[in-house]
Amino acid sequence: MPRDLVVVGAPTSAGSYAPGQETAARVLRELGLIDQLRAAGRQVHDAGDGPVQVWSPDRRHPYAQNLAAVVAAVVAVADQVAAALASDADVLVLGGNCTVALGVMSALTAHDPDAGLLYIDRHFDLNTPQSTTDGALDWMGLAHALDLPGAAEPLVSALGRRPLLTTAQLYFLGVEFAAATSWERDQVERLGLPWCASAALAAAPSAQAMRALDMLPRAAMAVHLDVDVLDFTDAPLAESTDGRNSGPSLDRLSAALRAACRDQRFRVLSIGELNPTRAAGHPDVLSRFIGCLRNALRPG
Ligand SMILES: [Mn+2]
Repeated sequence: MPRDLVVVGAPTSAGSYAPGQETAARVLRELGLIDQLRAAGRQVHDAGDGPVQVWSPDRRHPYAQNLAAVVAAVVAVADQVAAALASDADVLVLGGNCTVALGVMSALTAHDPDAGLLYIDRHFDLNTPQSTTDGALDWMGLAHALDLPGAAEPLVSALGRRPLLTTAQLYFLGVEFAAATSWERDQVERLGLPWCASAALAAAPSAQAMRALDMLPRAAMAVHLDVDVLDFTDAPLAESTDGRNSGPSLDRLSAALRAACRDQRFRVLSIGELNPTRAAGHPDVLSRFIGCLRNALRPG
């Protein structure tokens, strides 16, 4: 029997560059996500949403904008995921920003200290409030998970243990190295972080997913998907519009996601940076994305 599946919403764009991602959970539900997951053969419980947070400029904290709101959203995700894991369910978290992965790993490492994270994203998300000037925490999450120098103390200290993750618990899938800041490149080299390039993921999605899974611990596992890993000209879903004519199509990503979510270690899938307005001229892509989640989370 497959585990039950708990769906958790994190309707927040507090860590973003602009509003949008706070609507993703609502829009996916309205388009029938829960029924689709049930039709795939899962017992689904919708646990509802954490706090609704709409981005606005934070002039008092220009380099770590809306930090207190981001911390509150991460803690809410952690509490909801912990409750689901305690009931032996798997979890689908609908972000929101990529910082939701911090809440997921806070709960999952409390459940299994050696838990791994497969991070599917065009970016390393290793920035800190000191390494960039844009002040958006949504590409700073893993710097906080690893407790890198310059990370914002209130976020690091909200995550439970410190650091939340070691380098052996993390694998980056689908990175566009040219999009990394020089600080991020230095951290990847210094820490020996394992990663697979966007082009390699697009060329051989299943093989690269299997290679990534081989690198992760023999322990519980979460998968985080930033939809900016996709080719935006195939699947315009992400806050970031940078991934044009690069990265996997939705169909090709679907194969990688399926491989990861059917792994015996899998417990949590989180979705980040989905801005439904990106699909306004091409609404079918949202239904295709729901089909991708259904395929990833179907039993067997
Ligand atoms: Mn990203």
